[in-house]
Amino acid sequence: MNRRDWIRATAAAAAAGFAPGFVGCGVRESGSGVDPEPTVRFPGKVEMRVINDRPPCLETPWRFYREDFTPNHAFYVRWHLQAFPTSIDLASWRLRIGGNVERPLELSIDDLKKMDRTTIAAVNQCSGNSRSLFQPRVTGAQWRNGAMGNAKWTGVRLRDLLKRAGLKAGAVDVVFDGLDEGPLPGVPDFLKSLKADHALEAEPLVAFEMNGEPLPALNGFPARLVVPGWYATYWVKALTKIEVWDKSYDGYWMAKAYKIPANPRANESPDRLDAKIEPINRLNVRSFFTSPDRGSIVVSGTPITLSGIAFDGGSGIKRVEVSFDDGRTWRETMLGEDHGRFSFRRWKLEWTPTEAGERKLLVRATNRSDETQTADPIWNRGGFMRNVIESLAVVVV
Ligand SMILES: Nc1nc2c(c(=O)[nH]1)N[C@H]1C(S)=C(S)[C@@H](COP(=O)(O)O)O[C@H]1N2
Ligand SMILES: [Mo]
Repeated sequence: MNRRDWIRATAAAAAAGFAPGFVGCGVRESGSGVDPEPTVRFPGKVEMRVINDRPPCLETPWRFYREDFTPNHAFYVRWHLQAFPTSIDLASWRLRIGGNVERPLELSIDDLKKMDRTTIAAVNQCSGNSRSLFQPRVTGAQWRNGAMGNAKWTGVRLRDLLKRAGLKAGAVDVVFDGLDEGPLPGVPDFLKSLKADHALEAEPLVAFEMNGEPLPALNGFPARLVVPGWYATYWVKALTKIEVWDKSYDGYWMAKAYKIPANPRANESPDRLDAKIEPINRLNVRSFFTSPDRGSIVVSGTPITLSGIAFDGGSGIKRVEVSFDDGRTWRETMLGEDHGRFSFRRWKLEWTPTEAGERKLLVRATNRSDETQTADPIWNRGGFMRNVIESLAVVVV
């Protein structure tokens, strides 16, 4: 079925609770009171900061990170291609599994839901989260820190699907395709691949629920790939095809886009780009303040609770520390409930401010592989993997 037939077929069918177009937009003062920022409200979403509107790139408002799980209606959104799906006919939707397999499969959503399911908490973070803070600036969606979210994903293990189809010997890559397509010849379709070994690990899922509800249309209804610990570029939305390859897959979005310098920090110099690059992969370790708000006024002698989140690519968070003296000394915080090694981990610290004036607090996390954050930001041409030590300015009165 070509694109036009698909649109006609879906137009006649019951839509998945999603109408194209946004229902409201506006301009809101940013938290810092400096730049007014454009916001938009898409169906099923709260008012969100809009990075691009065609296709939609929407940032999660910061207050939602005070919850361990980012609500579906505030979960950030990123699509690359103009022709992103705006309605889905569930009755005709199929997940096709083919290529280098014994038994090609064509599964309906009911077929998927009849299989063994599992739930995993995992952070979905865009590779380019925080890109707008790179110095010098790099091109690409100018995200601040809101291109991330944590959810409980429910679905079928990718390896169970691949076993059901029966991988033939010599499988190298597994390639994933969603319903979206490039608007123009020359804009390559958004396909991503995982190494076969990775696809057969326990974690990757074909998820049909997020936080106990069907996936929102903008986050990949009716099913998406979830690759715990890996950047969200691999989490193909509105998944419709899985193809097993007996050689390396080298499509545009793997071979050209989403490449990082092949060194431990993915760091390079703007004056001398690294020759050795590799596909982006695991999340590095990050931590943030979520409370109090930036610029808050706090009262000397009165204890307040500082809190925030930390996460990494699956080692799990070992320790989160806060510094009140620009990194000379650090105080260990108390970690919140452990929802699993791929999840946000909340931290808390009670603090009684004493000296009046503007104070800058720092936060850093360390994971169970002893990887931590540094005060010197990395730079790379793609604007990927920012994980510098974050700060929070408050005024003590
Ligand atoms: N089909 C499809 N899946 C996709 C994309 C896309 O453009 N098309 N973008 C990827 C990228 S780069 C990101 S950051 C995540 C964003 O997931 P979200 O929109 O659910 O937050 O989706 C990924 N999956
Ligand atoms: Mo992304």
